Amino acid sequence: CVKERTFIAVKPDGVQRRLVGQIIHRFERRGFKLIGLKLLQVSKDLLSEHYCQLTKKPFYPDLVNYMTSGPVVAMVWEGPDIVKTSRMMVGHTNPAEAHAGTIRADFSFHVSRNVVHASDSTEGAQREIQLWFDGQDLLNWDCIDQSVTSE
Ligand code: YYY
Ligand code: MG
Repeated sequence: CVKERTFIAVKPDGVQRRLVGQIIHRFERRGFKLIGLKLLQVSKDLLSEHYCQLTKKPFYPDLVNYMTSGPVVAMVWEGPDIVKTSRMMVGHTNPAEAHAGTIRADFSFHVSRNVVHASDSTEGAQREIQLWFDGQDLLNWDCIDQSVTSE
């Protein structure tokens, strides 16, 4: 198994709707390990780096307003194939097309308020983790069930 890390964020609508616990619960029950966690007010500069490929899109101004409308919960999670698996758990960008059982399908109905972010590739995950976190705030720690979750 390849051990990977990914960047997951609960967007402002998820925080305001008190969904943080339920979203964290999904990653915990899957067996993934929490490596970093913080609540922060996102700046426009951070957002334009995070979404650097989207800044020219017509929806970008609305995306900035949405993502800066309240605090975000930023997290780093670790586990085998977590980038691919977490994208599957999060579901399609447009909640109307997301499969039932995914976070976006279960908690949202519109692309402009889709509750959660997950990195879409291992390269993207590395870039986003470096952008959002200082290395010293990411903790390496041992699970007593490490052999069971085969990390
Ligand atoms: O990675 P993911 O979040 O699933 O989608 P992206 O294509 O990277 O877009 C980032 C973000 O932009 C999306 O989660 C919502 C918003 N967005 C939008 O508001 N309207 C669109 N038509 C496409 C994306
Ligand atoms: Mg994306």
